[in-house]
Amino acid sequence: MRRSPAGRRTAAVAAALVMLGTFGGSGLTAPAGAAPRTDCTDYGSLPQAPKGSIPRDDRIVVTKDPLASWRAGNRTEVREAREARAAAATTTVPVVFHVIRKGTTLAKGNLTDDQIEAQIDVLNDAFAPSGFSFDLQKVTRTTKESWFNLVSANGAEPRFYRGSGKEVKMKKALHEGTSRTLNIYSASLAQSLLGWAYLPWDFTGESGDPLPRFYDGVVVDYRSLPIGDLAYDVYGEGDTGTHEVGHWLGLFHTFDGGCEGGDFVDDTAAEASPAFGCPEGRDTCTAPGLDPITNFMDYTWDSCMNSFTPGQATRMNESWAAYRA
Ligand SMILES: [Ca+2]
Ligand SMILES: [Ca+2]
Ligand SMILES: [Zn+2]
Repeated sequence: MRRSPAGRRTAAVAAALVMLGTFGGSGLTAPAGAAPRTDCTDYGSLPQAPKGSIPRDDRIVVTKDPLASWRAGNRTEVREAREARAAAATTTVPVVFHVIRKGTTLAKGNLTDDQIEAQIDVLNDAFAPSGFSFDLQKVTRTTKESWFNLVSANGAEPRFYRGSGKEVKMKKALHEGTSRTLNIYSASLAQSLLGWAYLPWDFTGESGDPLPRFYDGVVVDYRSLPIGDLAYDVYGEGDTGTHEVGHWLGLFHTFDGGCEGGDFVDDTAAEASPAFGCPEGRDTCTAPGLDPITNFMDYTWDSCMNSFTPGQATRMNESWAAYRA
């Protein structure tokens, strides 16, 4: 799907769906003990995810990079962002973590402070080489079963989560801070997907009508955190958080745009479609380089993904300077 201009409010939300949310496509394998399920995502022309997968989030289809126009008009800021990167400066991101639970046990979504800190540690390890650190400032806990079950059973279709009535009510009530504040929400995403995020320019009007700021942040399934036995088996190391925060800092998927290379990052090899599992040696485009299956912005297992590239680090720092600082 292509981005389309939209009217206001519900139309703006619909636009966000069209722009960001086009396909699920990633790969969460079913949690330990759970029967594999075939997800019901519309993959469009993409190959189906392997049986037993759960989408990480949704595919993003863009034809024009909002950051490119910012770069053209802000050469000083571009230079400063690159110099800061070269000097290994670190940007500290304040985090507010919202636990949505249906009771006080872990099985009901009630993450402990230690488990939330463990997720923050995962983010700090993943983003340190790119010049970001994360400072947990506050945890909120909300007991509300209808929000805990944030995505309906057919949730792999973006309209069931991105811009849904539940998301709007939850975030209107809980979102805190400014464009600099990372709001993370944990809930049950019904094994339909692992998480979703908003991009930095969703609030500026550069890609459709601007969304209200309360939408900003990332949502993750609580079982994607490193929580021991209840964690998803191949998606239980906290890298859903890493992947979604990558979007929040302006990264697209490594496979967005397919072999035409639509992630707007030069040092990630082009990839025709999401990679699932950990398919070493996968090479879906004739362009140089093997598919970037170890990149946090692909859809592989948590144990497979381990890095951002320098080009992605630059892009995240520029996105911060342009849209969040
Ligand atoms: Ca690329
Ligand atoms: Ca290649
Ligand atoms: Zn994603």
